[in-house]
Amino acid sequence: MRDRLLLLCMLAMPVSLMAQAPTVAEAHKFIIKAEKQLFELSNKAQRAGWVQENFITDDTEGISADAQQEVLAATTDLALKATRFNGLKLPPVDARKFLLLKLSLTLPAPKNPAAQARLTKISVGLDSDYGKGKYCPPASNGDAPSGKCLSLNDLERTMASSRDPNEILAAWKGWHSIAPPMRQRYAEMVDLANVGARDLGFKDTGAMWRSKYDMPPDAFAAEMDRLWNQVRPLYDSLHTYVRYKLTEKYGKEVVGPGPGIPAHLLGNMWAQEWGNIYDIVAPPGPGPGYDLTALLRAKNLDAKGMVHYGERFFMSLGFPPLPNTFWERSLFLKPADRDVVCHASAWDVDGDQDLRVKMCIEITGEYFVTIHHELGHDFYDRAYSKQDPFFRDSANDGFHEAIGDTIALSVTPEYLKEIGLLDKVPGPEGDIGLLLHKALDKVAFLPFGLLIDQWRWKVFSGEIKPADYNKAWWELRAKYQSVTPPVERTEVDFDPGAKYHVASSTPYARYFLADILQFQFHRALCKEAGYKGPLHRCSIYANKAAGAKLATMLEMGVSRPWPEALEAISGEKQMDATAILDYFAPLKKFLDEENAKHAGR
Ligand code: X8Z
Ligand code: ZN
Repeated sequence: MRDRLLLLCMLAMPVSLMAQAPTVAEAHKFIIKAEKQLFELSNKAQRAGWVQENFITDDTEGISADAQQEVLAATTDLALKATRFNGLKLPPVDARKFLLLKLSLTLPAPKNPAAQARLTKISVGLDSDYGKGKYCPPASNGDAPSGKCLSLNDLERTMASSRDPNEILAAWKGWHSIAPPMRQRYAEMVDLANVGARDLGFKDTGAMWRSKYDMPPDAFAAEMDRLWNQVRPLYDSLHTYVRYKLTEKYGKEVVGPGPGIPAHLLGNMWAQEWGNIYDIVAPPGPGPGYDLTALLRAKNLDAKGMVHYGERFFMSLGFPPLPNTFWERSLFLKPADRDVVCHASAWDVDGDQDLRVKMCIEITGEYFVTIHHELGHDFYDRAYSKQDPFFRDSANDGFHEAIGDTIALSVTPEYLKEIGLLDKVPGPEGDIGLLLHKALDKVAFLPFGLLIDQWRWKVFSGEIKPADYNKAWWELRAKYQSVTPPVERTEVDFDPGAKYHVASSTPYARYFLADILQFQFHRALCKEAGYKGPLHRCSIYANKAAGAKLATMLEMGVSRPWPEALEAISGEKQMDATAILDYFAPLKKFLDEENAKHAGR
């Protein structure tokens, strides 16, 4: 009845006051204006975020949260207003920009300012708490604190190098003790973000995250499963082998009788990459013939020197050098006198040329790889900077994470010889060692890359309730990684929060995709370079044809659906794990033979 009255009123109104049907031209004007506004606001938030993560104080947290709230409020408002244009047939460029606008937030929020302020306060606060996290062990003679507190870098060094199970366990427990205070705020944040996601038309925040891949969210989840099933036998072979070797080293009392591996024994705080325990699992024989950490130290390299190696690799492909401001504004070393978020990150503060990294570099092979990873982000950022602001992003987030890692796959013995870090290229007799070392990082990572968002997707959907956060976490750790908690855990603990990306709400499926994609990119670029030998010996260093191919894809940004970007670099339209399987094929054979020898023991 009311509706009919309304209609009558409208008929009586002058045309100029009636809600007009939206036009394509209006939609264009709307999205161009939105693009400009959000670009400016997000640059402001980037700058505030940089200061907050580099100088963690209550004030910088407040400034960053305010700037983020402005982005959140404007984006929410624009995304809701944009629904007015739903159903219009727009030119493809504008249609894609509308889609990207709707998907652009990682943590959406309800429309009201108080809820938005609360959400940004929590999310910035959790990020800062992670950055400030320290473990202050009790003095050896009692329970009183010893006065010396350990940072994550300190504790990670112990995890990587100690072979004393008690010492490793203390470091593991110490770091995980930073997370319980995050638990309640985390649950509150999940609820707030879910309201925002539903307002935008998504089932929940997890469904929104899964909608960012140019396919329906359920299809994306199925795609992740498909890729995981492709690589799972390789992971199983590696896990079985490593478990056997760890039992040889530490004994059954430490490793335990079950099929899992206690999470503290794998050389990494989160058991996500296992390269640091290469010495424990190394096969007999010559091995890789070198140790990258030792080579870097023998050259007396400092942090900047290592970054220069990475920059020169990109330059050898035809990319211009990094701007001077990169060297002036980046953070390369952990400051002694203030709290920073040491978790490595790359920044593009003005969405154009103000590229930076923020890292607490140590002179190790592991950091050498991370440097290439971060530079990959910066070179990608610059390559797409000619695109319209909405398109200044990677084809999908897995692409962003894969570029620097692709380059790092070209850090072969041949490359190290060419740049003067290694005297003599070892022969193929050391290849199993070389491959095993790589697999400990790249193959071991796969289930970890998958499970973080399996946990978060279920948290966002409500399938995992706050009362089961930790239990569900360890169930997924067991299911995918076959890794077990080193000591009993309860719901007082909040072990997911001890991982940076959970505390900072950075989606994680991207790293799983990147682990698959980097091998696909590597295989394609090696082909472009005309390389014929085994993939693990291919380096595209100084190959301009490969560089041009890579640049073509990078420059596209997110202007087209990701399968087109993948096609531009590889000729393939599907993500495909056969490249990582090809790469490790000789190792798989070795692992299966070794495992057969020990079967049933
Ligand atoms: O977070 C990172 C990068 C920054 S985007 C250092 N990575 C993941 C992690 O550390 O958990 C790279 C590999 C996986
Ligand atoms: Zn990254």
